[in-house]
Amino acid sequence: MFNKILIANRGEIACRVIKTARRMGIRTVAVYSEADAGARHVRLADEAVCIGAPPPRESYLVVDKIIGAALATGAQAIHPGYGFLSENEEFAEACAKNGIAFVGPPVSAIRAMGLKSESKKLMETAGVPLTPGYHGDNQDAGFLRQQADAIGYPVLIKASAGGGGKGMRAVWKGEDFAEALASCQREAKSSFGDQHVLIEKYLQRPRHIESQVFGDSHGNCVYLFERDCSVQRRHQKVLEEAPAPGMTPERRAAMGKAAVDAAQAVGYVGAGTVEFIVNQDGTFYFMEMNTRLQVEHPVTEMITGLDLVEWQLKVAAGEPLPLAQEQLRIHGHALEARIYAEDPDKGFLPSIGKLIHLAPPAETLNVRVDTGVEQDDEISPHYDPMIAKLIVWDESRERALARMLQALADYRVVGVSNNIGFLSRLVACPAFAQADLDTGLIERERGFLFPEGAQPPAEAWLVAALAELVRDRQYAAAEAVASRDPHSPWHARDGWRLNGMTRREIRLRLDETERTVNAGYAGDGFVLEFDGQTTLAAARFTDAGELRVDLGGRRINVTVVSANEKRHVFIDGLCFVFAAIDPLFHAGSGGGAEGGLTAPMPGKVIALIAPVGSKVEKGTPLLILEAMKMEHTIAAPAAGTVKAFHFTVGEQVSDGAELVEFEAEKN
Ligand code: MV4
Repeated sequence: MFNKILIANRGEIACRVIKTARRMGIRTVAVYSEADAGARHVRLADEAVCIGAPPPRESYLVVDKIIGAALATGAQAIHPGYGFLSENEEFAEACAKNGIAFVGPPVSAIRAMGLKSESKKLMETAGVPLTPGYHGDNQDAGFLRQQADAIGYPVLIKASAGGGGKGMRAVWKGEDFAEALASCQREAKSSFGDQHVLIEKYLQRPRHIESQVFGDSHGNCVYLFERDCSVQRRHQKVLEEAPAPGMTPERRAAMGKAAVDAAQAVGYVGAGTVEFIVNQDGTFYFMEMNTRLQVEHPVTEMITGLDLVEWQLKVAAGEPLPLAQEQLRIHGHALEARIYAEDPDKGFLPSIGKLIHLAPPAETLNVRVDTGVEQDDEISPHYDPMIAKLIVWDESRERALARMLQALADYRVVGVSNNIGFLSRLVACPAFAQADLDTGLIERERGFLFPEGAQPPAEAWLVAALAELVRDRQYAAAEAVASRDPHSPWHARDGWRLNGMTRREIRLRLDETERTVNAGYAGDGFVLEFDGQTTLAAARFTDAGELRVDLGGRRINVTVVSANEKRHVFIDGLCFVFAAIDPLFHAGSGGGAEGGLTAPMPGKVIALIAPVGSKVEKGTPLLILEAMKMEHTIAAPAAGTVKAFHFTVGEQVSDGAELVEFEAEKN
């Protein structure tokens, strides 16, 4: 077994490989680009080598730099992860040339599986079922038309050198074939430099089911059952699960045998995946073989209890497979959700930025989080904006679904847009919950997944307001402790005033909707008026930083994360991002963020909150003014420093009086 390995990757897969290596007592070397100097995989590894500038073509894709790092550190093997160089023949050859073990298949297998038409011929020879069609070399238009007629419409014309859905044309009737063929050939020529096409029966509502195979260098090869990866968006997997719903033992064995036959046809060694396209009736056909560890391998690990990276390292070190086929079992059901920093409401555009708040669900025997980031890390524009893979396991699919919904509800991300809400709706949508799966599910369930104008529950507004009130009370309490007169009644946040109880207006905006929660004080609690309803409410922060709220007798734990003027309210498994608006928020007489902040109306200073000299973020409460029988927070107009207050607590101020000397940070 190796003493030291280098991981030629980044993010969650690098962290994941390091975790297994560490458990096996193998030392690890990370490689990183300048943008990843502080990344989690660098922190976890025993050693780390900078291999260049952030763009992958200057770092993670540079064979010589990675080989150089391995030689310099004495790494005996390189694990490529997935993506990057994981299926690159030149890289695998460079490892061999330098006496470094490549944790993957032989170069010949990578080459054999690289070209779609070549791989199909190999599969045909191995007896692996192929989609009914023509995969030959005769590219005469008339001949191909005859083939299409013989297959029966609809047919699919596919570029042999294509992949990932590129260069495919569906043809529904014979008279459209010639034009579609010409168009597909032109696109194949321009996109792939090879206009060779194949013709297949067009499978409508197909599923994507893949079989995990493992071969060793002693001629052993097993299948570790299957994964259903039908839930995809633009050929990117979104949700994966194992085993595939509705798979019968007979069909599982047949698919597994076909996958093992495919692997043995190319002398496969290591972890491999044979992808099948599957009809709704369960008939399956070879699609392609991937010669790397897949992103979704954890669902297979969860139902078999195996560590596939451990198997990879053992096999790469020349050891035999740890188990034989008859020793392998499926137990329970696992699901994986890919959590991304992307905005589903903006066409899933990547969302770049700092992870201001990142709280994954607690990991247990049922919940696993494979991630490459921690709080305060940045989601970089240079790489895949994955935050984590969230994997759950339970005794049944139904219970695994429930686990996933709960785990997604407990996954809190603030600082970048993310797809967690979308994933929750996807898991909850009837088609997925009932395992009515096919590759068009997301498109078909669009209405459910992208609800137009869904109104947030009133409780979300109430919780956002409660958080403001509780936080003000905390500021006031802190300010009382810090003041020369901690017992002064002015520090109290109980609404008492000489001329009767005061009220507090809390204005909030959600998307384009602005609304007000009117708050009165009731002892330790509050009386909240919103939407024509009056609710007795109370709240306190728990030690865990959650907010324990009582809304008219309903007690729930919620999380409210403040980031500048934004309030991220996590309630009942959903997240609502409010903006706290203060009617008296006033950018000062100068109109800019510079200089003082003036009183926009006559009133009384009832609390100085931010300590003099403190650096604050935009939107941080600085002082509270009582005006028109209501309390109003004067907030920082920008990030900056509180230089001085011009009034003390209890003093009357006139309209336009300068309240605070504030120095905004230079941009
Ligand atoms: C097909 C098909 C229907 N009929 N072949 C898409 C890319 C490559 N994986 C093969 N693909 C398909 N081939 C026939 N004869 C539908 C697809 C397909 C698909 C397949 C698997 C996973 C997701 C997909 C999304 C769209 C189309």
